[in-house]
Formats: sequence, C-alpha cells, structure tokens
Amino acid sequence: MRIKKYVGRTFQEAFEQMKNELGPEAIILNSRKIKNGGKLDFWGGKEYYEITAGLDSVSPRNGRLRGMANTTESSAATGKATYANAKGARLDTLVQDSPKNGNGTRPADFDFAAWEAERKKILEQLSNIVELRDEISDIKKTLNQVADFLKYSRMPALPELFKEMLKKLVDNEVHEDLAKAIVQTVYSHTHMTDYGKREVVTRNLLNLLGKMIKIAQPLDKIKRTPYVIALVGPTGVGKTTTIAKIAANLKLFFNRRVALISADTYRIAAIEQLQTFANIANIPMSVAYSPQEIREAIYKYKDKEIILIDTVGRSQKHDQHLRDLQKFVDAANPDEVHLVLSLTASLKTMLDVVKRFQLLRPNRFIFSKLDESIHTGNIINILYKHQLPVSFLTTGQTVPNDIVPADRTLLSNLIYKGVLNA
Ligand SMILES: Nc1nc2c(ncn2[C@@H]2O[C@H](COP(=O)(O)OP(=O)(O)OP(=O)(O)O)[C@@H](O)[C@H]2O)c(=O)[nH]1
Ligand SMILES: [Mg+2]
Repeated sequence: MRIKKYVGRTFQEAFEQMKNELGPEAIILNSRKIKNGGKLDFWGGKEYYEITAGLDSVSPRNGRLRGMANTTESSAATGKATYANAKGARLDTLVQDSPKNGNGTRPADFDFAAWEAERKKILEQLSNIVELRDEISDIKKTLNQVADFLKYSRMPALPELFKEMLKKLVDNEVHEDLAKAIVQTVYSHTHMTDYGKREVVTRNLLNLLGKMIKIAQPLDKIKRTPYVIALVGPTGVGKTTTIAKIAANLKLFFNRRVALISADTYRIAAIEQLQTFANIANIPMSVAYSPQEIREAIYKYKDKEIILIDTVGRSQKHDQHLRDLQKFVDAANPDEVHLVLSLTASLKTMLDVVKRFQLLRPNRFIFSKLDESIHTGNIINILYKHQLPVSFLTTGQTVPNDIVPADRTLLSNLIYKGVLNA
C-alpha cells in the first residue's frame, strides 16, 4: 500500500488534493485537525487539516503516484489499513466524477447541481466529524491534565523514586493526601545527592512512617498488678480469639499469672469458646453477667498479674448497645482498652468504628485479620487521624501462634510494602 498525507486549510482542501492524486480507490486511513502546527506551521499558527490516505495499488489513473515525493511504502497488512476498511472509509462515491454513461457522456436527466450539493454536504459532515473528534480528544487531554495537576499540584517535578513511592503508597491504600504529605516530607529530608538512591530513599520513608506510629508498651513488661485489659470492638473482628492468643502467650512464653473474664453474656457460644480454651491452657476464667459481677471477678483475681476481659461484639451503629457495653467496661476500670479493628474493613467503616467506640475510651489499637487484608495502608490512615499506640496485629485463626506484637519496623514495612517482613 502507498500512503501519503494531505494537508489543507480546510478538510475539503486536503480532501480535494487527495482525490486529485489518488482517485476513487483511495482509503482515508486517518484524519485530524492540527493546531499551531510546529514544524509544519507554514500557515502562521492557524489550524489546518491533515488526511492520511492510502492506495492499494497503482492504477493507470493515478499513475502520477509513482513519481511522487514523500510517498511512503508500507505493508497492506498494517493495522491502520484494517482500521480504515473496518470504518468504511472508502470514499469512491465522493471522489468519483459525476456518473457517466458507457460512452463517456452524462445521462441527459443527470442533475449535476444536486449531485454537487450532495457531495458538498457529505464532505461538510465528514469535516464536522473530524472537528468533533478533535474537540473530544482536546477535552480528554485537558481533563487528564487537570486531574494530574490536582494530584501532584504541590509536588512539581518530583524525582522518579519519589513518584514511584507515592504510587506504591497509594496502591497500598494509603490515603492520597496523606501519601503526598509523606512523600513530600521524605523528599525534603533527603539530600539531593541521594534522590536516585533507592536504599536511602526507602530507608528515609520507613523511618518517617516509624515516627508516625506509636507502639504500646509490651504486656510482658507490665509491673503494676493486677493489670486489667479489656478488648472491645465490632462483632466478629476476632476479640475472643485474640484474647486467647494473648493469654496463652503471656502464660506460656512469659510465665505470667493470667486470668480471663468473659463479659459476653449475649452469646452463650462466646463463653463456651473462651471457656474451652481456658480449660486447655489451664487459665482461670469467670463469667460476668453484670457490671457488678465484673468488679467481683476482678477482685477475685487480685493476685493475678494480668486480667483479660472479653466483651460482647457490638455494631458501632447501635448507640444503646454501646452504652450497655460502656457500663461493663467502666465497672472494670481497665488500665488498657484495646479496640480491635479488622483490616478487612473499609477505611470508612474503620473510621466510623473508631469514632463510635470513643464512648469506651480505647487507648490501644489491635489490627486483626492481617492475613485476609489487601489494604494495609489503612493502618497509617487510622493512626494519622487517631494517635493511639498499636499493641498487636493478628495474622490468622490459630491460637496461640497467629499474633504479632506491634513493632515500628514491622508496621512501617507493612504500610509501605503491604507485607509483614520485607
Ligand atoms: N483470618 C483470620 N481470622 C481470624 C483472625 N482472628 C479471628 N479470626 C476469625 O474470625 C472469626 C471471629 O472471631 P472471634 O474471635 O469469635 O471474633 P469476636 O470479635 O470475638 O466476635 P464476637 O464475639 O461475635 O463479636 C473466627 O472465625 C476467628 O477464627 C485473624 O487474625 N485472621
Ligand atoms: Mg467474641
């Protein structure tokens, strides 16, 4: 196939050139409107139209083509040709001279004026389509530029590694505004000569994330006894399982005297669940059916070092349920209240839970179900808004193994890379 470009001040002008040179077999491969035409700007910054046309073979009629300058050869099997054919861009009817009889004369009744008018109309329509398409593509371009501007407005010309870092944080669901602020801070704390050093840049980021996170004092280091800890949170986030894991670890690995209280009188299965574990691990356990019974149970375990209280899971949407739960927690007067947040929940849900559970005055976070989570960036989203220390992460259903005490390095890696050990 021979391909050539035609340029005109109007679509029609370019089209006429094409028609004259290539004749009725021509196929329009592409057409566009060009503004401020760069190197080709011989019309002084005005718009012009460009038609890229192709011709399958050289016929006697358009034999001129052979000697044409700027004509390029290309395979007939190119995607463009297929595109053109598929679009039905064959313009025989337009390019043709007016219909003729076999002897080369026009039929007597042929209305040349009407034929010319029709031909002109089609050309105008074609020209309008090209304009419209260009306008849409201009709008698209502008929209993309606006979106990019909004995204990166406060971070012009960031070095590549920082842009990559921003993308990775956002991919891991760190809120975009927060991710930008983080990257900006890392950027301003990185020496210019280190902008291209991945190791240095990553270390600076992990250090910053580490500084944004508070870590709870490890429970095995607790001195004041009995130390009372309650776990609260929405239904099914893993409170009871986590209590069992904490209790087992404190007893088995740190040889601490531990006791359990179940205040989940709403679900009989919950009591059984914890009781079964307590029996196996040989840990004393009491059930409290009222706030008063919680006080009694704590008194009963006054010689223990750590008392862990399991509470009923409550939807953050039920104010009355939360107020009932508050009475139990207040009665226990706990040293620590750990709010368990499942990492499988959306940021919106997690933030709503944190807000509603303020009633119970939590002073620690436990992030559960890390193994099922796909957006660990939410950890920093939460911690940035609510500056509570993190005590544990839970990583599966197995008691007592699937729990990890919070740690700065581990959490920073998790937020940035989405994995525990990287
Ligand atoms: N994948 C995964 N599942 C977990 C984890 N922790 C708990 N689970 C599971 O989540 C489900 C609910 O756990 P529970 O410990 O009963 O949750 P809860 O918060 O006490 O639930 P309620 O008392 O009903 O509010 C169980 O199937 C657990 O095995 C975890 O870290 N990862
Ligand atoms: Mg439970």
